[in-house]
Amino acid sequence: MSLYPSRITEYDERAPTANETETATFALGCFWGPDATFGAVDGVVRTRVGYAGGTKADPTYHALGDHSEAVQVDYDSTELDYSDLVAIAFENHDPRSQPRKRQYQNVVFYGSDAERDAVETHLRESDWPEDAVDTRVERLSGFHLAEDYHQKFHLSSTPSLFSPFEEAGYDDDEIRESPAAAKVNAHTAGNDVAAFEDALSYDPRQ
Ligand code: MHO
Repeated sequence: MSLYPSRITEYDERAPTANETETATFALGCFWGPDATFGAVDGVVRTRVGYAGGTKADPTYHALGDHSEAVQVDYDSTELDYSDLVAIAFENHDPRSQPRKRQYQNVVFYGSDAERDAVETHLRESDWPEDAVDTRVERLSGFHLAEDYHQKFHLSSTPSLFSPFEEAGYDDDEIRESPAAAKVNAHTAGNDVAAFEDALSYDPRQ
C-alpha cells in the first residue's frame, strides 16, 4: 500500500478542526502503543504523546521526574463519547496492578466532573471488584508534549509511509497534529484502520 501526498492533505483539510473536537488523556504504559491503538478508532481525529501526572516542570524522556508517559486523543463527540474511550483504555491494559516504574503507570486523566463521573460509572459497571483496580483516576493538571521522535513512532519508523508526509511539506508539528498521520500510524502498528483503507492508501499495482 502507498500514499499520495495529495490524499494526505485532502484528508486533513476535511477533518474536524481543533475547535470541533474534545480531548481525552490516558497514561497506559509506553505511549507508542496507545498512540496507535486510539489512532485506529473511528472518530479519533488527532493524537499526540507526552508526559503527565507529575509535578516536574519541563519533563523530557530522559528526565521524566514524577510524570508518566501519556497519550492525548482529540475526538469528534458526534461520533463517539468520552466513555467509549475510557472503555478502550480499560480493554488495553491490566488495571489490577501498576508497573513499578512511574513512567509506565496507568492513569485515566479526567478534565471535568462529568468525565470523572463517566470513569466511575464505567468501573462500577465493569466486572472488576472496586478494590481490584489499581489504575489511578486523576484530574489532568498539565500535559507536556514529548519529543518529536516519539510522536507517531510507528509511522516515523516506516519510511515508505512517512516520506509522503514530508513530500506534502509537513514539518514535525504538522505531522504530530495531522489526522491522516494518526490513521497511518495506527495502520503501521498493525491495526485495522478503515480510514486508511478507504480514504488514504492506494494499491500501486492497480
Ligand atoms: N525503551 C523501550 C520503551 C520505549 S517507550 C517510549 C523500548 O525501546 O521499547 O517508553
